[in-house]
Amino acid sequence: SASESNSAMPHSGTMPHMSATTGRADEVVAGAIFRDGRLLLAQRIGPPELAGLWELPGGKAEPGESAEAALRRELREELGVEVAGAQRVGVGVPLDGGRVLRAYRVELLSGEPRPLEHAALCWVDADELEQIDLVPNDRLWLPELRAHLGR
Ligand code: DCP
Repeated sequence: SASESNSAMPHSGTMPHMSATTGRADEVVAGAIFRDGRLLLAQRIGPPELAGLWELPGGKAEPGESAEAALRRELREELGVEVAGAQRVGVGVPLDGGRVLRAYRVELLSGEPRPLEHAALCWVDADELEQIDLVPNDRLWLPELRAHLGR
């Protein structure tokens, strides 16, 4: 499309959330890891308005970094695990500052997740997912996450 062609690229210099190579909004990636009918959630430490709420772990992609590479890096840093793949889950969420938050299902290759940058981790089944206090953005993914858990 025109917005992804080179003609759009001069704008990236003045728009720090736009990729200079693709002309698309930079991403915040979030990983959905499923195991034994449960989904891994991580409890945020901050900022104050999100502290204590549960999320799919992830973070900001670096310029030019693919979603899959960003997920591998972020989940290694945050959970101490190796993951692969990146299968989109649910809607993209526009964030303040122009980034887009996207969730991806990833496969756990090795390591037992540890809360290296979170207050705690938990594995929720479909019923527990309904009850837990998710960060507001991640609530938008509830229908698809529920479906992955067989509901
Ligand atoms: N976010 C969200 N839901 C998620 C993951 C992130 O709503 N499952 C939001 C919270 C922040 C933004 O995305 O507004 C960036 O997330 P993080 O702060 O977790 O990302 P980083 O750790 O990469 O940020 P920083 O580089 O600022 O530490």
